[in-house]
Amino acid sequence: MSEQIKKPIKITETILRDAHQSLIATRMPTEFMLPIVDKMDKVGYHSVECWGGATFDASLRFLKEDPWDRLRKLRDGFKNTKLQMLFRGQNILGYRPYADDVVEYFVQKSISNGIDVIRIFDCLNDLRNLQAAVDATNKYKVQEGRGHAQVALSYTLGDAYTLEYWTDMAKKIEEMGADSICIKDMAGLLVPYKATEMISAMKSATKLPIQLHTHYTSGVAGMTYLKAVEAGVDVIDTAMSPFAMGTSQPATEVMVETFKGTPYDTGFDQNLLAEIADYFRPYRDECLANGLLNPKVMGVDIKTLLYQVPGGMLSNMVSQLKEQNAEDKYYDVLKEIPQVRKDLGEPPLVTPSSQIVGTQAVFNVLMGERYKMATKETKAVLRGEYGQTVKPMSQEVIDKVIPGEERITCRYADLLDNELDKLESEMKEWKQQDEDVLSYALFPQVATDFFKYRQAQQDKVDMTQADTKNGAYPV
Ligand SMILES: [Mn+2]
Repeated sequence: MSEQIKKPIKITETILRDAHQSLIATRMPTEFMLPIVDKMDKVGYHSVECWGGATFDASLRFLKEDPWDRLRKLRDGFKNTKLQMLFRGQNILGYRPYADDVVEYFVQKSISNGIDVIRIFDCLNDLRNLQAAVDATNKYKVQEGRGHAQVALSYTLGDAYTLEYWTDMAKKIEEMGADSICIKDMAGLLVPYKATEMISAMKSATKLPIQLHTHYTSGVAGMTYLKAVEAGVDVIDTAMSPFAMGTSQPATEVMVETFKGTPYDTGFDQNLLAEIADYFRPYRDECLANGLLNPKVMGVDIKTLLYQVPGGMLSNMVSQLKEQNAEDKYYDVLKEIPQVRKDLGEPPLVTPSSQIVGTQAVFNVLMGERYKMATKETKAVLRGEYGQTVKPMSQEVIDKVIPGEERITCRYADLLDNELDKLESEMKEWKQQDEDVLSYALFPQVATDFFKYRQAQQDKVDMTQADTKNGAYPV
């Protein structure tokens, strides 16, 4: 046997971000993460993904934690491993397009607080929405000596999404000044032999390293990684087994074992991985027992190939329907999603387009009539504020939802005035650190509630002892 050239496959571990976002609505608290950081730091991961829109939102909203504080604590613990975040292009970590000054400031603060790799994507794959974040990353990379701009293409299916489309995008991303490319397959739509075609084509179109991110939802992800690695992909995203599979990623230990003894051998220590898994397993059991981990998202849902719904969106939809006592409409909404997607120009389904399409589909089903009610965000998409879609949007729906309104074709952020000063003045009474204005920018109400909570904690009000009925707070 001739000696093959070694090319160890690199691994990004997702258990601190996407895995718990996909399986338990992003509820893993910082205090639970910290005790295992030391061991995780010894594995040899290419990076650990630990931050993003949902982790930021859930920290403030549900866990009453400062997400910046989480980042600093993780940075403190991970001495040797790169930290990675997910960044929604011009939407930053939020749900609307922001002015460039906010985008740049957010990138600056993310890097200075500890992020190495910023994975930047746009929900419509409109590259104009990524340039400001890529430029900012490159700028602060020089200043801080840390930073890596990875542009992620949201993978989706449809007539417009040909191999030429993807390779053309890869070339454009290289021209933009990105450090690497990620194929971000939110719903597990990339099947194994398509991965061979796609990775081979992209590798010949660009010199940039290529990373593949997929989900186990449709059951093919492990095989897709195998074919992608054989075709030359550089990095894959996996999750430690207690929070792997289902709507999450393939298990880290399984992929490591798969490539053992081959030219792609990661060299990871399975005993160390087993110790890390032992730490997370009781928490998984706890989440199963308290209902946070719903068995519905754990199996293989082959319907995802039909509806193209990413994991995070599925768990959101389930809770939206639960709130409306309409859980029985689950499959009706799943069926409505492809129609809404088509009406809106067949965009990939990834935050925020996934939420916009998903929520509109819920409205259409619950109201019993399409677009009888349209959300603010649906209107903005139709106006062109989120960017350009690959396919044209439905004229009929445009006429029904935004009759007579002007639509835009330029990069939307070019129409926005800088907004940092205004945001700063709105929240200045709560400001305790520079980063607070960014938390406020993304989630004004949720952040304000958090600032109030934080203030009360600092004033030593014991909320459990507070006599809220009489407004008395023991200090
Ligand atoms: Mn994902």
